Amino acid sequence: VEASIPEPLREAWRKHSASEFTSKDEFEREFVRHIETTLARSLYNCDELAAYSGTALAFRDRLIIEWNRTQQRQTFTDQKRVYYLSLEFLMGRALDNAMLNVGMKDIARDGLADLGFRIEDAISQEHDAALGNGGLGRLAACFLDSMATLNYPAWGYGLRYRYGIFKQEIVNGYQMEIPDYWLDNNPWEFPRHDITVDIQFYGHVNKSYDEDGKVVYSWEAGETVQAVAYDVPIPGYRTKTTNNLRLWSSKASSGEFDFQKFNAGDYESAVADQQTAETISAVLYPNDNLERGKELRLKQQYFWCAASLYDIVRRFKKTKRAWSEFPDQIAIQLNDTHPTLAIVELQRILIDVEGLEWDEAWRIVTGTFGYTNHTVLPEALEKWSVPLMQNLLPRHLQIIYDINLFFLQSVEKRFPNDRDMLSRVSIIEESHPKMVRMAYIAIIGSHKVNGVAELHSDLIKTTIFKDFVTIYGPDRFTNVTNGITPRRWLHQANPELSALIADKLGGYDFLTDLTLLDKLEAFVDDKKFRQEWSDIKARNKLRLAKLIKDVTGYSVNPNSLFDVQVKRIHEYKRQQLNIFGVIHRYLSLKAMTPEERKKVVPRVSIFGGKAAPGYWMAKSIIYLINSVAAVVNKDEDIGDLLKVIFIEDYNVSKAEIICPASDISEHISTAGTEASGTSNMKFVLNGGLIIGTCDGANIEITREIGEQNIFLFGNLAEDVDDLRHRHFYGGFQLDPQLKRVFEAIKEGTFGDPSSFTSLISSIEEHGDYYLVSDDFNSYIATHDMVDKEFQNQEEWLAKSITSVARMGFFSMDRVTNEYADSIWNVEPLDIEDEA
Ligand code: BZD
Repeated sequence: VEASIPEPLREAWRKHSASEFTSKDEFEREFVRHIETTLARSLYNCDELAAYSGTALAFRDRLIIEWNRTQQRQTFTDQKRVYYLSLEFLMGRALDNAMLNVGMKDIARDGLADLGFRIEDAISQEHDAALGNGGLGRLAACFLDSMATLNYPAWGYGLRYRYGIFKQEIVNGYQMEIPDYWLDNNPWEFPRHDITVDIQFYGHVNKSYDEDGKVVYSWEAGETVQAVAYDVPIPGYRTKTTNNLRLWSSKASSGEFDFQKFNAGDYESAVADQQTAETISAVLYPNDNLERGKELRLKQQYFWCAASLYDIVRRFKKTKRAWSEFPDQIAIQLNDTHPTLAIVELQRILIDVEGLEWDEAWRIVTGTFGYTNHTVLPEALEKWSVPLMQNLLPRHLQIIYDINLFFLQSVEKRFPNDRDMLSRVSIIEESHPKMVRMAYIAIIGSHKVNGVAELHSDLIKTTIFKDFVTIYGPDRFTNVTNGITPRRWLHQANPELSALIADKLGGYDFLTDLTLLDKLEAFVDDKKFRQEWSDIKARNKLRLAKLIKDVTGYSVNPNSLFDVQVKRIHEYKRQQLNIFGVIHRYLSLKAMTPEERKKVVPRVSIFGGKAAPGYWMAKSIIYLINSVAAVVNKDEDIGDLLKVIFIEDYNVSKAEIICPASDISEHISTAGTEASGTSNMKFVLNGGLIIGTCDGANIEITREIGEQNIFLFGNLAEDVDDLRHRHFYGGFQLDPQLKRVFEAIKEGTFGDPSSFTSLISSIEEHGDYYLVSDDFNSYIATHDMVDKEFQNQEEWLAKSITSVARMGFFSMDRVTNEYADSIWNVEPLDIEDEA
């Protein structure tokens, strides 16, 4: 390509090619230029929102220059690339991250100050990009940051939802959902109106024969919708690499509404067709760990998989390589089963469109895909009804049946006479209606399947996917324990702690090699260092106290022990255990004499998180928390000894304020239910201690930081089945302390008890599936230990520092390198200054 352009032409382009601002002065010039020309404003009407936009546009220009160079270089070198397919990318804000990754935040701060703005005010104008529910979506965002930082040639592919996860408001204690329209004034996306793909749905399949008498199938679709690409630049930290996140938006395939219908007077249906098309990318489904089998969700999945694969295949075909080289050039990672149709779609393209033989095509497919599982909860395992799939994607259903046939034939050969095995591992569940088990397609169509923490990866091998280990052997299954990016979750969220660490370690290299943190252990006894460490925690607590005051109106004493549980509200995560514990604490305080109360450590119990809009139990938990808060917080006997706070609309940017401010945080899922958890890592990395069950990554955190530095409690995963069984067959014994809590609720201490009936009866009467009662005693006892140990601030501080020093393992960079080596087989590619 390069050689075909004459030198004078290239010279002219090179001469005028855009360049990056590198000084404060140049930043100010770019800022003012954008305010005056891009935004058509001036000194006289530049408010904080405009200051945000001007800064964002100046940085965006920089990113785009580096993005162009990166993409050119990746195209020319033509080495293996990774595509990360995720229906969710929970990015949060981009500006602060861009400034820090590019390394120009100080320049921007000074420049903004010259022009009359505080950088924090500009940063806080940005709307979170909230295209995700929780951990799974945030993991995808951390992946993007690490892949760019480590110079992997990697793209993310997702959907450009018009509405992200809803905004949560608490009204009279109840969760209300407000649509999150986030696209106005979003400077971080580039519409690529020239990059479009027509995506088909419905219709039927024609069978015919080619000249050689071979059967060919062609899919005649009933509906076509257009996918339009929107690109988001992803800068790495301290590197020239700027990768791409491509999000697809849906639109009517003619581009506009149907003029024929319109002219014939059929206005409504002309507009309706257009709206139907746009519905596909309209809204993120707000359920985490639940699949409800809605047709629109399946449409979203296919739309995004088909557009992404078309794009990937188009890029591959430009290289003119043989099809057999596809898996040497391309790795595609499936973030959960949501993109499983990509497996079927690639097989369809290879056999129906490109004319490859089945076996050759299937070798290419399985060589290309890897699948990450994030849950063992049965209600979260994706299944689609056969009739629904037959109607929406008739050709894909045929291919799924063929994949299943060949798979079952091979199983039968190896395990003759085991009919049970065949029905257990069949992709098709023989229910009414029949269901397609997506996880099974993902396993059969990938060369590697991984879980996200050791316990979880063991569990998938011994429970839900046991038969597949028998069939494929253990090598197809592996573990890659999750991590978090230290750029956002330490450097950006906790700039003071990051600076203190940099001061001790002689620079910021720990941000790209987190294991360097271990050098901090040498300073555990350093008086001045300890003081600074604890001062920073105190200031971060003040920052959170201010946020709490702003959003709830409650004033909290920043010297209290801040006890935090922020994550999606779910019965398995057991916020109910926490709030029952809070009630227990309240009742104990009420029963104390004033003298006894003087010895109590004041505590603030802080909750945050969204409930899926249709999840009644989760919503009841939120209502209980707020009802308890309303009583406790105004109880004059109690005062500062206990405050209960629910922070509404928990999101990434609030997490950046909350994580650095916790003394202790709660990761208390029923053992065996939380695949990994990643907020546990965020809190420990910010110097908070944690209380947790032996579940998910808590176990590995304990291994790394030492069991004296974590508060573990509760039953083990291996005992859960037995306990559940006993609840039903051995009679159920409610824990006596929990009984006291239930009695207080039933007496109306926290308002009309009928609001809490289902919460209580799920434990008392319906088998206590999440073992709240079984773990209650040990939970309360462990919190008593927390109180005791918090009184010894010197010891506490030592634990905090030691834990941070030992958190290196949980860097997302370690995670990304493990995927690159053991699943993707890709190498980094350095981007030099000149492409
Ligand atoms: O994925 C979470 C798990 O629950 C966590 O244990 C784990 O740490 C993270 C990252 O691996 N899973 C989710 O967040 N899942 C969802 O949000 C989700 C969304 C849609 C459908 C199903 C699940």
